[in-house]
Amino acid sequence: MERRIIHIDMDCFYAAVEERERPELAGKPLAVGGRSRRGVLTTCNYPARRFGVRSAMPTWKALELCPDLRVLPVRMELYREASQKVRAILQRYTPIIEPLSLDEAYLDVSDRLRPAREIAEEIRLRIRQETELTASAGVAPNKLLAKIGSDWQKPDGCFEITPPEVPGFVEPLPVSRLWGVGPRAVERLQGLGIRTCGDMQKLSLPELARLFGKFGEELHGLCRGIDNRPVQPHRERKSMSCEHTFSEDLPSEEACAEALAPLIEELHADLAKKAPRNIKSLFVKLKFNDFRQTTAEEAAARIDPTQARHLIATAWARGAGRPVRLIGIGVRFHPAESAQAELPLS
Ligand code: TTP
Ligand code: MG
Repeated sequence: MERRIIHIDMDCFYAAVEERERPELAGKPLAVGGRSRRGVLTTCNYPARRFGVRSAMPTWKALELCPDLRVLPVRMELYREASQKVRAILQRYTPIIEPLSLDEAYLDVSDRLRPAREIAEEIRLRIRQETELTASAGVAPNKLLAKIGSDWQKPDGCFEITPPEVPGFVEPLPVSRLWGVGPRAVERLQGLGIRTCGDMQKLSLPELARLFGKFGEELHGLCRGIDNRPVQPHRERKSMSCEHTFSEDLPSEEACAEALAPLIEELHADLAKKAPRNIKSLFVKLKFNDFRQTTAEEAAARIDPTQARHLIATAWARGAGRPVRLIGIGVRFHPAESAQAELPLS
């Protein structure tokens, strides 16, 4: 059956919430993030983007590009509250909702009578009326294209790709738009003269499999606009993690170990907000200054700082002295059912 998928993505979400709370700042360049010398922006509004300011940019650099930029501290409770209001609106239209983050979700409206585009426009209207925030929507036969669609006419846009439009839409599309194709894959493909999905379509399935292994098979479909992934409403969280990118690289294992403490606290705080789950393993991730990354992981039932420190040492050793630009720490969970299965039988 032909599916009809909507992807909803809030516009400059955290910044939009802050702007709503401070009407005197409306229309002025505004960002949310760290304000210290080593701070990094989480996001910024569209007036700020006109100056070249972007999310994940060091705050000092953003201020260089846009000296009038107002940088406000992150207030997660506010964004969570706004996110819940939006979620409640989405639920009026279908129970098949897959949230990706606070500001993004897929909806499967295949079984609804009304045209998907009409539903998407109504959702956008309700969000605007009930939260004073704007959302962009993508409407398409699958998740891949719906997500690309929501980005197509941002901010405050709605873009539909109908099934007959799919081949013409994907052909000129840069391969970087495809799910799973990161900067390294793009570089590799560029070396082969492949820039667009149309270029990629000329590679056979075995050729793609040779280049990318199992993911090559997926790419064969994706570059034709084919994506059969279902919208998964009750996807269980398999892991939880916190990470931080440093505006100046950390030069030593000791510096990494020091940077770990606040991240552990943050992870504890995040875990405390969710329903309790049984932890299966602990991992740390390091991204080095050449953008290579590594993850060290061990079985664990809780977050033990000594064990985390040990994992840092393991991961650091793999970098052969490369400075570190990002540290992450996280836990993986046992599947929720097995919490019961693991109770003693006697
Ligand atoms: P995005 O949807 O990527 O960005 P956005 O909503 O700010 O802007 P756009 O209009 O382009 O959709 O992310 C949603 C929120 O998630 C964003 O407001 C802040 C947060 N965020 C982070 O915490 N870290 C990040 O690296 C990014 C990109 C976003
Ligand atoms: Mg967004």
